[in-house]
Amino acid sequence: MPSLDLFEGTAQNERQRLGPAAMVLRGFALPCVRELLPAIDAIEAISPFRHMVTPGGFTMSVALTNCGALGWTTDRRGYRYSAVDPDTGAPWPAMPAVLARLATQAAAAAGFDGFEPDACLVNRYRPGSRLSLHQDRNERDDTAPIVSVSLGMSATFLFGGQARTDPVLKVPLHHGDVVVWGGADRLRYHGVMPLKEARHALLGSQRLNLTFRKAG
Ligand code: MD3
Ligand code: FE
Repeated sequence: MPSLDLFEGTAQNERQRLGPAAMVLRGFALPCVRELLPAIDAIEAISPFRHMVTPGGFTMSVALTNCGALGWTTDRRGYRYSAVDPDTGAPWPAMPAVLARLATQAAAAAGFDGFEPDACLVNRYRPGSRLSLHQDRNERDDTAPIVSVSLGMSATFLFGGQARTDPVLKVPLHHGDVVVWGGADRLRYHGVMPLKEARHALLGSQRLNLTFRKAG
């Protein structure tokens, strides 16, 4: 096994259906990873990763930033999309073309033609970081899908139902995997298990997740 295997993580081009309108595209992002990483560095240089506080007063273990016309934020007053980064007072960085193109192509591959995201939330996980079960319901247009791209360390994604107490499916997500969620699956509860200690050849001890949304 070479020490730097660019295709490490997952089988390429497999598809797995998670629900009526949710699909994992295994390894779909692998061909553009070398363009994605510098694009994420450029985003982070303008709007750094930060740990936001939830309305309940908890500091998130996941650090986040955004690119695109709108960015997702949380504070003691609630969750919202904003055109301005509250930490810098400036607009979020523009969405790099390589990111927008990947999101549009992944959505089309899952049956959602013409997806043009206006928001990309970038989550950064370290060992121990987790995301508790939640719904994404701050986007105005819930006919548009959400596209999620996983990079770096693997994680166990939790896919629940329409109610918080519904049973949860555990789905491993690896470097390069893309998931597309739409229609009937768009409002299902979901989360991420605490990341296990590990190192990824390209990204070290971190996992990056990009979620593309039509928020406005
Ligand atoms: C299923 N992020 O940022 S991406 C989030 O891996 C979020 O960072 C996770 O949940 C992560 O809100 C999971 C996959 C995802 C995103 C949105 C969804 C799955 C979804 C919306 C509805 C159903
Ligand atoms: Fe979510």
